Amino acid sequence: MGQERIREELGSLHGIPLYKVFIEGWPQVKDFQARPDDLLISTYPKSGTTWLSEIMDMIYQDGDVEKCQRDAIYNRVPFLEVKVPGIPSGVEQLKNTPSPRLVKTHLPVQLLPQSFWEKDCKIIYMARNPKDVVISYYYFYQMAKVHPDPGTLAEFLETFLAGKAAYGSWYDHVRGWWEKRKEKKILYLFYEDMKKDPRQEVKKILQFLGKEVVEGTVERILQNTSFQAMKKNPAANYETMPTALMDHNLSPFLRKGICGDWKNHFTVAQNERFNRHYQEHMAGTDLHFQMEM
Ligand code: A3P
Ligand code: EST
Repeated sequence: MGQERIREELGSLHGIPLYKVFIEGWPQVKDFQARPDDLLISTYPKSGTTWLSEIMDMIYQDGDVEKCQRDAIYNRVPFLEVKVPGIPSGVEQLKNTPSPRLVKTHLPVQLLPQSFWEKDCKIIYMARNPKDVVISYYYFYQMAKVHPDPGTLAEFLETFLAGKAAYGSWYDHVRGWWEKRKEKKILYLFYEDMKKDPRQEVKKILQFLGKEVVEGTVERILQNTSFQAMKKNPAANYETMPTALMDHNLSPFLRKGICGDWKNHFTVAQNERFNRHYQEHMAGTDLHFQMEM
């Protein structure tokens, strides 16, 4: 990737702000051929995608920690819409992945390639409260250099609330997928629940998959997917990405992994502004978030 393409402004894909390099690859993503046994991991960015991906790979590998270190998480669970000049796109990677495949996406529900619905694929969606998402995203904008300069936190808060961060409105994303779960095979999970009781959430996933494992396997899954374990695991922590693309010295990918870090960042006024905005944009939904534990 040429230096000149680092930190460019986002483009727009059907009204959704997105990296221009991804938009260039959109025709291939739109026509992606899902397989009936594909499992899709869907999230708004910074909502626990990597955590859920590691949990899913551990389940698929029957709790074999060594097998889960066979490759970096972004290769074990290919990122559907990723497209960077010079390296295989998500679609190309997936073509060469044997079934059953795990697939990651951040696409809003209306942009998911039709094939996933036609093949009736199982989908696991994970949502996280927006105050922690915006803080996590602010640090991610700094360390993942494909992003435009986020400016100050006050500025980035406005970008996020206006739906102008990459992948667009958080509200539309979480609400769109929430509605879709009524008609499709979608397990809708929350980051906060996973923090509070990971064992219970892993069991929900196993039930959704119709898979039974022995108790020791659940134990190993939980140990290997704890924040501490993932943070020091090079196959899970993104440290294998070139520094030109991700600078972990600016902020590590696995940064804090807690609920309520927004309290260390928001001013009282910013929190009030956020609460008003949230109430307006979440009116009329039965979808609720825990902002702290
Ligand atoms: P923070 O920046 O708040 O620490 P994504 O994978 O969707 O990009 O989400 C990244 C966020 O998930 C980061 O949040 C990261 O620390 C957190 N995360 C990753 N693995 C985790 C784990 N095992 N437990 C808790 N949080 C985790
Ligand atoms: C990594 C994880 C994630 O959930 C979202 C994104 C979006 C932008 C991606 C980045 C990522 C990984 C690194 C890149 C970047 C676009 C260019 C860069 O190479 C693929």
